Amino acid sequence: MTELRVNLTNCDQEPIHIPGLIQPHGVLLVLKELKLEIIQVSHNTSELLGHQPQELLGKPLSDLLDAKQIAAIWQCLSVEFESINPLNISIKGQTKPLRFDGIVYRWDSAIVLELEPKKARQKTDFFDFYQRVRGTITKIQKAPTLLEMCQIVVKEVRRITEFERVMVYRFDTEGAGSIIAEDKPDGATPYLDLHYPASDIPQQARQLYTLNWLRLIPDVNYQPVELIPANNPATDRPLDMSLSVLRSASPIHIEYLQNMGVTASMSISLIQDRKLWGLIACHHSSPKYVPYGVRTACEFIGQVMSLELATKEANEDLDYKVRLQSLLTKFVESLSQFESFLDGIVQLESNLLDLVSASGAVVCLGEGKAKRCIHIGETPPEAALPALLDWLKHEIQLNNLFHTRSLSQVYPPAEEFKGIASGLLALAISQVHQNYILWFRPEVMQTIKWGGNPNKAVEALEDGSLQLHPRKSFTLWQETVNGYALPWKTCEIEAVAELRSLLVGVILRQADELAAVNI
Ligand code: BLA
Repeated sequence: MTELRVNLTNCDQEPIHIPGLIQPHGVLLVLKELKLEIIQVSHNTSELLGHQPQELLGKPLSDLLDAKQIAAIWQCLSVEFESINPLNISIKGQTKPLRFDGIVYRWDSAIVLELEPKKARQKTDFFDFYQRVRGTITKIQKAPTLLEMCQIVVKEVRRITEFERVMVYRFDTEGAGSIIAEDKPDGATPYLDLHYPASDIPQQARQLYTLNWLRLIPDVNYQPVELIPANNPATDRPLDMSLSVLRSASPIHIEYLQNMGVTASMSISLIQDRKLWGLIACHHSSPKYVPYGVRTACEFIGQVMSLELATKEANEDLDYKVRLQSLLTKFVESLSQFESFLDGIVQLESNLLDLVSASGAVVCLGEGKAKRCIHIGETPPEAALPALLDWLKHEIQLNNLFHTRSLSQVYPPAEEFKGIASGLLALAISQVHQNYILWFRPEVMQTIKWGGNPNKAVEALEDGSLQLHPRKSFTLWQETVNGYALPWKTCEIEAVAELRSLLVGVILRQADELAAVNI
């Protein structure tokens, strides 16, 4: 266990993958290759397996499991483990067999086996699973829009799991997020449309949620269980628990849930292009264990929804995209009628702005004395441009494009003109000749409904020191977003990338014609 004191500046660095602790509703065994010798165990083996940790350490797993189960574990390790986990495990030598759901995987130079006691009436056959999800999958696929799909999913997950509240949480491009669908008991405070800052689900937590489809905390008031010995003997470092289903949760997050009045929580990952797109977040006000069969059904729903995201998102902006495409074609057609590119731009100024719904643009061509810049609409002062362009040169190097919805966050001098230019979308037509088009969007004093004060996750203690504290209240209040413009849509960014290839064609042709006249 590390002793890092978490505060707002190091929130992203809390090593949540190596807590050295598990939640007490299962046991964790770390095994050495070949003989499956038990080299590290959680401290609760006597409660759940009937053996003290010290009795188990150094023993082969075959002391606990019969040959058939050991063979099943090897088979699970030799193929894609997701296709076989969870295994049915029973511990030998007990008067009454102890039955578990077991998951096994290789990680951190060892083999990890995690066991959760089976609940009495639990049946997890394929037919049961199929019955549970069949209708849901069809509904998801038929949903005409992204939001309707999310609405169906929260209803279905609530029905299947019996969680009190189920929500879809969607990340924006800056890592903050909002609740876009919710199913909850009548009369409960709605979280729908509330926005939450990026720090509520820090980067490293998001990373773990892309590795695992499901995160379950059945009772936030649990007593964490230590691993013995503290380090993984295979590495002599704390066990990397990135894949562990029993991993103990960050104390900060536990406090956060407690402050929300949540006792059990479960999140299902929504992943698009290997990135975390959002989470299906489930809450319960009393402890709630979710059996493996139900979890598998939820995981499957999350996976199907993830696959559908791309199609549904594409439909979302369809009308707008069609309009953008026609604007783009008309713009380039008109531009090619002009002898010089810059003359054309001056004439077609409003079209240039419409292309990406910008309120201002600057077009710069040439270098040194030959440099010409045209300002259209609302733009930063001319004097501020050379420094901005110099800074941009490095930012834009990789793919000829740069975009931000808060320029002052990445380029502090922009603070001065954030009112008219918080959003910047920049295109390098040619980097060699420093030919750029810059589009600007004003700061939207957009009033967003934040689920708390995004700037006040830290609370002052009596001694004056600051300690990170999740917000005590989730009551709705409003926060004006300073220095942010409306985000650039993916289809707008794509249109600009397309514009580049079309413009290169026009410019080359104009240059050729000019050369021909001069011959
Ligand atoms: C994890 N934070 C999470 C998770 C959610 C949220 C859904 C996933 C784990 C789970 O399902 O319980 C956030 N939950 C929300 C939000 C809503 C919700 C926004 O229901 C809105 C309705 N949390 C903080 C701060 C820190 C923090 C300031 O508020 C950082 C210091 C950390 N959140 C944090 C960590 C995790 C987390 C470390 C990972 C927990 C884990 O998996 O161990």
